Amino acid sequence: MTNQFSLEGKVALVTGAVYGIGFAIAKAFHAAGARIVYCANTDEALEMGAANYKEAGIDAKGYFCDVTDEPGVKAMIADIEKNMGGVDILVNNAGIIKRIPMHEMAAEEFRKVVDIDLVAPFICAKAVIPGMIKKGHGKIINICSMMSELGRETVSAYAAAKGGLKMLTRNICSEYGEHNIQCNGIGPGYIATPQTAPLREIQPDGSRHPFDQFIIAKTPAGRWGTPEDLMGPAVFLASDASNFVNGHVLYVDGGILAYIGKQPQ
Ligand code: NAP
Ligand code: GCO
Repeated sequence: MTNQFSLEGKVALVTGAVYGIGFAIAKAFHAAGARIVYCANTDEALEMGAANYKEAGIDAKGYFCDVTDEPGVKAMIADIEKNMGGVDILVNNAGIIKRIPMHEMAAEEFRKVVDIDLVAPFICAKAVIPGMIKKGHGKIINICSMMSELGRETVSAYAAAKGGLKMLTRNICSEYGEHNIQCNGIGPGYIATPQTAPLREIQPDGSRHPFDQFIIAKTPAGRWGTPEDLMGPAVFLASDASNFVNGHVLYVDGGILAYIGKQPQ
């Protein structure tokens, strides 16, 4: 049974996995036996990644690559094919959010979010699929969001992109399932990372941020998630244990999507 979850001999590319959710997923893949490749789009981030992996005792290969740059992504994938035998597992993790009321948001800002959160997963998946077809197997995991299902104030671009990413997931499954490629999503709930730090800022009077209190009340688990909460689900979707799971989004949200919310006292 344990062997079904092994990633021994597999090469896993996790985009933007310098810290946060991507780094936790990469650590889990390493523990399951995979060789790790990550990418970052600034020198500082690449250096931070090198330091973080070294500290974790992981011999990971880092590439300088902006995931929205198609020639750059293609060159990275070609290099991985040449030197490591190609990508068996791709995790489209790199992402950004802009919290701006929609009527104040410039179309350029909207496009930027869609470019990184939706177009880039298309570019990265497109680049690895031919190699996966040749190998006769492949796993693509798209990091979706609560916003693949729900809306809220100020995140129109992010919700549009993550909703689109859910459908891209289903479409990759539909188009390449016959090649033994499984494409699934993980929909993290509210996870404590730098991306959500502004929503957890302690207030000048020492109280918790109102959004922080709101999320605790909205989550049956009664807490924020941690990047480590995503490790098991990611290994499952990257391993043979999920070979007949395709086009699915696995929400790892402490129960948020199942819950109507706490009644006012
Ligand atoms: P994060 O802490 O902001 O990390 C995202 C990573 O992506 C960063 O390392 C970032 O690099 C990198 N990145 C951004 N643009 C890039 C580009 N063009 N090319 C290459 N790398 C790029 O985010 P996180 O919270 O760990 O989130 C990871 C993923 O999970 C994202 O897709 C996010 O939307 C999703 N997610 C997060 C939560 C949550 O509650 N935190 C919940 C659901 C989904 P820099 O730091 O250099 O910008
Ligand atoms: C927000 C949040 C998110 C989360 C996450 C939820 O402002 O509502 O940042 O959208 O990061 O994606 O799953």
